[in-house]
Amino acid sequence: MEQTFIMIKPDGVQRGLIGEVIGRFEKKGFYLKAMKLVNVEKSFAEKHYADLSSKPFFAGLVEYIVSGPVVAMVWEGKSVVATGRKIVGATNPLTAEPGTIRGDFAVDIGRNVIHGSDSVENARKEIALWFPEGLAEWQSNQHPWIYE
Ligand code: YYY
Ligand code: MG
Repeated sequence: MEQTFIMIKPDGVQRGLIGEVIGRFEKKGFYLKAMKLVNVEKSFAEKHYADLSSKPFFAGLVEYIVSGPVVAMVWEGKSVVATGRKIVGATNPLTAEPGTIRGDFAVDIGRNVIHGSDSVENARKEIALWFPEGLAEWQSNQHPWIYE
């Protein structure tokens, strides 16, 4: 089954949005496969956002990600990468639709609460980066009630 990497950024943690974010993914029917509250170092944040290293906002983005603890998670389910991106909403919270996390809870692009992998391939890379220890094996009892 497909997996995605979701991270609640430091602003989301500081603003008490952890439960709100988890609740949206959980209630949709996705499975939480791994989760941890961590402070990452600059070099780690730079690795996570390596594709954006040439962008003018890169330094500020890295500074923001290391400014406080983040919640790193792996969610699993049918089409969870693309559907997770829909739940997260557009990058700029002012254009993100109401009903999405960014549309409901953020204003500035540089404080947009949450990260979600943008492809299955990037999800695989991000999960390997954030969870080098691997994921615990478990199967939710809800499975037969969510999948036909
Ligand atoms: O995948 P997503 O988070 O929606 O956007 P990306 O284009 O990957 O950029 C990552 C991150 O960088 C974005 O969530 C906010 C920040 N950012 C920014 O501060 N200013 C921009 N013009 C574009 C992105
Ligand atoms: Mg991205």
